[in-house]
Order: sequence, then C-alpha cells, then structure tokens
Amino acid sequence: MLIRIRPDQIDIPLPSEITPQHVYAERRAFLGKLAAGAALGSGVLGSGNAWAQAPGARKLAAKLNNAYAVMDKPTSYQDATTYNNFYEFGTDKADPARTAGNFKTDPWTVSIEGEVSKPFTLDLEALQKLAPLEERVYRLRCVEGWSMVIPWIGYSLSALIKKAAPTGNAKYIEFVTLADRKQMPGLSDPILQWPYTEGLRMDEANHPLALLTLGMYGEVLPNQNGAPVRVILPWKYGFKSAKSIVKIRFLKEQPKTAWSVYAPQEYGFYSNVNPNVDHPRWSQATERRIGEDGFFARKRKTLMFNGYNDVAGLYSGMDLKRYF
Ligand SMILES: Nc1nc2c(c(=O)[nH]1)N[C@H]1C(S)=C(S)[C@@H](COP(=O)(O)O)O[C@H]1N2
Ligand SMILES: [Mo]
Repeated sequence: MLIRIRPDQIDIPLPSEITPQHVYAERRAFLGKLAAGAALGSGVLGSGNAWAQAPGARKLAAKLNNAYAVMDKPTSYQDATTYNNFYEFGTDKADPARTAGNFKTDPWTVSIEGEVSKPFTLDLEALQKLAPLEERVYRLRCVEGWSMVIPWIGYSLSALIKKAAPTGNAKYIEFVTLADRKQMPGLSDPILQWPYTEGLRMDEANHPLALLTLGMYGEVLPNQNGAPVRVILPWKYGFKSAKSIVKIRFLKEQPKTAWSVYAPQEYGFYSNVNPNVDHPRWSQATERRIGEDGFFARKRKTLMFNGYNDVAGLYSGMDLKRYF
C-alpha cells in the first residue's frame, strides 16, 4: 500500500540552524524512505515500517509520532548497531555488536522501588502494554562529539511514572542497569562502578520527550542498543540514556551516576547538550554525524539541548555552566 503524507503534517522542531535547502533535501530523503518502506509492503506508514533491520528480529508495531520526528536523515541500521557505547560489553565501539549476541533479554523484569507507596515489578509484556507504542525519530548526541538519528519505539517515561505513583518525597529518579558478570565481559574492567546507573530530576523525567524505549527501526531493541528496555533523553549527552534497565528507583536525594562518579569534573549530573560549555578536554561546539564521515562531510554545529528547545523551561534560572 502506498501511503502519502503531506509535508506540512511533519513537524520540524529545529528551524533555527538549518537552511531551507537543507530542510528540503532532508524532508525528501525522509519521505522517500517512508514511501519506499510502504511500497515494499512492510506495513502501514506509522506502524513500524520502512527500515532495513536484522533478519529474524521481532517486529514491534508503533505509530509514528510526527511531533517527535526530526527531519534529519536517519542513521543506517548498520551504523546504529555496529558503532555503540555499551561498556558492559567492552569499550571499543565495535565490541557490543560482537560480544552481546547471546545476551539473554527475555524473561526480564524491571523493579520499581523507593519513594512509592507500593514497590512492584513489570515484565516485558507489561512494559510493552503500559502505554501505546510510538515511533519517534530522535537525534542522540554522544559527549564524545558524534551523533546519530534513530527511529526509536516507546512511550513517554511519564506514563511509567504515573503507574508507579511516586510519593511526594520523590524528587529524583534513578535507573539501575544490569550487571551480570556471566554475560557481560566488560564488567571485568573496573573502569566504571558497576552497575551502570543514571538519574534525572523528577520534572526532567516527566518531560514528554523522555522516552521509555523498547525498540528501534520497527523492531525490539538489538542487544547492543540496550535491550530489552532503556531510556532515550535526546536533549542530554548519550551517556544519560541508560541501557538494559533492571531497576527504577524514586529518591529524595540526587543519585550518584556512573560517569560523574568516574570523573566529576568532566561529567555532571545534568549533562544537557550545550555547545557553549566545553568538556575540559575538548570542544562541544560541533559534532560528526555518523554516516557522514566522507572527505567532504561537513561538521555540524551542535545545538543547545541538541535542538530540543522545549526543555529550556526545566532549567530557567539555572546557571548551566555550573550545573553542567
Ligand atoms: N548501561 C549502559 N548504558 C549506556 C552506556 C553504557 O556503557 N552502559 N553508554 C551510553 C553512551 S556513552 C551512549 S553514547 C549511548 C549509546 O547508545 P547507542 O549505542 O544505542 O547509540 O548509550 C548510553 N547508555
Ligand atoms: Mo556517549
């Protein structure tokens, strides 16, 4: 079935830094990709479609949320699944794809603990059914200076928070990820304190952009991308987007986080993408888009909040140089 969508039905959340030709080219590429997928019969537009995925992987149907789909050309599935940071599976970018193949992600449970009236656990089925699955095309900017554009599948983390019904004492949320020596060869390297943990202030966690993520490119998450459940926080540096979560805790106090424990002067709790605050050892003003690595590849300007200006209100009155 060939589906048409009018270009004006697609939202462009970052008008500031891009030229009209650039928008036009990317919109064409994006629509072309969607149309190609539809024409090949891989599904109805907006229900998990159009991407080149892993043979035999489980499909995950989701409805495209145009309001959360950037126009940038999506990164190829190949690049997104072979250039990864997932230190539990090794520190080289190619390691996770190589060593996470047998990672057991089903059955899986996420336990909800801390400042809630009643702790409980969610299995994968419960997680998938907790709210309607949406496809959202987000940019993700790694603190190392590269970025990708990925069609994720999930729903706003706020839906899970609502279900958890945290008490009035809950000011922060903590994500605790799996640390299993039997499955994760990277744990023998004490570079980070395992398990890898991350955290957010409650108002950040409740921002609709924060995505509880169960899939990408129309399928369940590949192991190397954080199967079976992770978060994607597109306005923050990639390391905030914790993979393979087993526990979500609601807390009174700001939790420690893996990278800020490792090097507090380099990685702050907030870690919002900010071209005006350099990393102590490198500039954050520009980035390399994975897949644009050729000789003529342009360096892209890094955008404040990675272009997600919707979140600015969360930080009004805060000195973002101090709270980096
Ligand atoms: N558990 C865990 N989560 C993690 C990491 C990690 O090493 N362990 N790396 C982070 C970093 S630095 C980045 S850039 C993103 C990369 O996500 P991707 O491989 O899906 O692009 O995952 C983040 N989540
Ligand atoms: Mo990263």
